[in-house]
Amino acid sequence: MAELRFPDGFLWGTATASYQVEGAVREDGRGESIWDRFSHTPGKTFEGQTGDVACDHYHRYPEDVEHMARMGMNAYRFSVAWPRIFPEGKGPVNQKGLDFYRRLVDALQGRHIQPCLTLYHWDLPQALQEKGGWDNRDTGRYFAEYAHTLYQALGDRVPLWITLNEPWVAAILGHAFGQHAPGFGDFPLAMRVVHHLLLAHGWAVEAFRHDGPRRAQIGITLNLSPVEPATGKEADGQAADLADRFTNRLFLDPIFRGAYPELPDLMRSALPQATPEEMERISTPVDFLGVNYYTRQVVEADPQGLYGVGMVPARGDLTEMGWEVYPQGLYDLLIRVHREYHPQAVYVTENGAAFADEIQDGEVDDPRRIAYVREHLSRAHAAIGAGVPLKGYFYWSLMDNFEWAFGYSKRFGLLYVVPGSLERVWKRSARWYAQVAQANAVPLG
Ligand code: GBH
Repeated sequence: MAELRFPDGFLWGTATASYQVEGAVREDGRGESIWDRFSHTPGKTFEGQTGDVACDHYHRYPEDVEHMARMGMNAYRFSVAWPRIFPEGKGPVNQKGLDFYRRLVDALQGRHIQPCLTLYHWDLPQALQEKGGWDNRDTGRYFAEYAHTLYQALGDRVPLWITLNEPWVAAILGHAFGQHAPGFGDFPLAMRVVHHLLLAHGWAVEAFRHDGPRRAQIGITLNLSPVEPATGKEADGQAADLADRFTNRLFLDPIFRGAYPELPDLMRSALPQATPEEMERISTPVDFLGVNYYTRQVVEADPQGLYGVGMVPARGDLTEMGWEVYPQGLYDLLIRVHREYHPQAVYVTENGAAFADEIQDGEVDDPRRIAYVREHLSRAHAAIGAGVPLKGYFYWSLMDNFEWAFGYSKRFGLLYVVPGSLERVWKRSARWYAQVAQANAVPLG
């Protein structure tokens, strides 16, 4: 049978995030996070659901690591809950919180699964939110101290480090659109948060270079998606260009070029005045770029839209999130970041889909997820062939989990999580992905 072989040493993994899977939110001294506060606020999440229990990964991690090992995974991307390490955001370290991640890393190493650790996947300590959260530059300083603590504790055993997950989502959905914690609807605030997140990233990379682990690598994960104009009309092309600058380039340009892209005056003026030193810190070289890719965006000129940009509703093959299945977008994106930003290495740190999975006689048949992953891997393979230094792929997610504002209503997992018992059941896609990892190749047909 024909197959697409991947380079030797390619990382095959799955990804999760602390608040989405851990539960145990009051255990071993963990402090409150902005997502605890937000999800417990009436009306913010689907049916008022919270991450209080989530997948109970905090207790079931040995079993979860076993599943990964049986799937033949050689990598796992997880995030650390900052309020487990510093319940108040800063100050004394909570050893019991650190110990959990030590145990997790031990379990992974015992099964030859490389840990990829994300320092911030949106669960800011609530105590820091009380001091202004990401609107406060000091939050970035505390972030670098928190990062430093983890470099010291786990630096010799974690080969891959990610500072921030999707700072665009944290800034914009959290502070301008109010769909995520902390739930503000203030556009200028969101732009200040953009800058402070970038500074936090830069300071954490600086700390890594200064006295962090020597053999490990550090990068950042961005949510990126190609933005395409609805038609060949010039106005639509301009709308697409603006949307691209506001989404993709808002982070890519400062990190890889040391300068913000050109933005409309109102957006630009909301960004804090940055000194050359700040921009230099933000663009401290990273070892790799993490790309989270789910779908493309199609836009058109629309005088009613924000800055004259209208989003064209997705059409065609849609997932349960309403996102178009568009594998070619992954190829286009990888080629583009490689040609325009030249990262030393690239990882797909998230790619995946929610479908309306059902369990029947203990089986979950999810052919659409298999097709989704197969097609995206085929485009990733083509990108490698075209010269992109793609080193690994992490499916989002290992298991069904707390999908933020959508609660548990969207299932992205390879493992089906049974409501109530929280038992993990392999979907057909898990068996398929296990074969891919074990063969280091994607079977065609
Ligand atoms: C990721 O976010 C998260 O990292 C992960 O925690 C989450 O579970 C997973 O994906 C699945 O959602 O219409 O303005 O919102 C992906 C977030 C969603 C960001 C789609 C961009 C489109 C722009 N992306 N969104 S908007």
